[in-house]
Amino acid sequence: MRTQVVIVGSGPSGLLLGQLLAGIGVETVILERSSRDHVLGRVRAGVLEQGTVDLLGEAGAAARLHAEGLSHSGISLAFDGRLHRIDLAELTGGRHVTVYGQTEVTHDLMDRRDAAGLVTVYEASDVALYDFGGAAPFVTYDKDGITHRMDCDFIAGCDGYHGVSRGSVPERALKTFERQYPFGWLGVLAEVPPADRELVYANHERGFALCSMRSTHRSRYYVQCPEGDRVEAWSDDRFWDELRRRLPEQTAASVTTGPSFEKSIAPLRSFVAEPMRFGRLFLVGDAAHIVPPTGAKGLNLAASDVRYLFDGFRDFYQGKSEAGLDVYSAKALARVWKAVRFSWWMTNILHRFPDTGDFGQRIQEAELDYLVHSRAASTALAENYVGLPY
Ligand code: RFL
Ligand code: PHB
Repeated sequence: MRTQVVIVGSGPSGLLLGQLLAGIGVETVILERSSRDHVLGRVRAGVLEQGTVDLLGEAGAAARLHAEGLSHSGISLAFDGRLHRIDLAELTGGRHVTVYGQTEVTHDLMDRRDAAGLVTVYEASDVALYDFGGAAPFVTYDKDGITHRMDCDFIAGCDGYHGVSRGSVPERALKTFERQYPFGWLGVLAEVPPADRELVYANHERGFALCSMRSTHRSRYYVQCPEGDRVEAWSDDRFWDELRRRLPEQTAASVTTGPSFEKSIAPLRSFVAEPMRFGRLFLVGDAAHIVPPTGAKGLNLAASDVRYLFDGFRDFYQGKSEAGLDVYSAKALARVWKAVRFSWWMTNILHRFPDTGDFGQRIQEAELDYLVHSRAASTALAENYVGLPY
């Protein structure tokens, strides 16, 4: 079998790239290790930059997003028992973010792919990448006990941090950069109205907390938890108590509790692999880089990678030039590193580290106080939060 671009992974980056390529008549096959239901069962990102929304629109997958997404023009920072609003729109000339779950983005993209009759092979096991250093790459995979071979022009590695694509590159050709944080985020979804109209990022001496949402009747909350903690150790009651203790009184009083219907712990990590291209293999999204969720940048970086790669493919297939593909890695990495820096900084000022202590707590509070009272500092936060230009 043959196709033009094999896409490994049907997360948001693979699906978005596939839809954009379909729009210019480029054929793709997506190979996904898990089942469709498993991919849709993962609860992850919730905040979309305008560039991500625009790209979903270009892919023809933004109708429901426009109808149901919540436009937020500010966020709040909570510390020292008080809530401080950062007016994103006022500080950035009217820009805002859209709150819409990654699960919904994935759902919408899968629906568009199905409607266009495009091929996704779910539960494709043992995906292996060959000859991407030359002109004729191919991929093999197993499905229902049979091994298949797919020849192609290019391979897009959209298979996340634990995928096969990055691991297929010879070690000497890759340089990796990594920081692990000594804590995780325990996240809970509950069918209750959110505590605040906008997101609240809270610094507290007991640890970080975040009030987010999926809609006006569905809340997403997180608390920082020790590394290695198990979900089973967190009853709903324990979670709600801990969350409220970390919030200013007035916000805590607005938390509506209820049974959780999803509860999971995510580790926090910063990771970048350079470069993002090896001959005819391109790494995209989490396959190339991971950021801690504090800045809400992971999915948005996946989208900007897709933007750059799609532009390169469009020029290539329209016979114009290979220049876009040649600059893909450098362009993507320049934006990636700024988001890595922002997410690392947000993580540092908001979380309790093993060595934070009383001194570190006061330093964090002083930085947050400066941040919310200095227009220059608030603007720097706002510009990064709504998304740096592509
Ligand atoms: P994904 O979503 O991991 O998809 C990769 C897909 O590849 C498949 N796969 C394979 N397929 C075939 N063969 C193999 N060998 C394969 N190995 C893996 C996987 O099954 C999967 O379907 O990567 P992608 O598409 O690059 O998308 C990246 C985003 O998912 C990620 O960056 C965000 O979720 C990060 N993130 C957030 N990003 C934001 O922009 N805003 C947020 O508010 C936000 N919040 C978050 C987050 C991530 C979180 N967790 C759990 C890490 C909150 C959390 C808690
Ligand atoms: C979420 O709603 O899941 C979410 C929101 C903001 C973040 C991270 C996660 O920074």
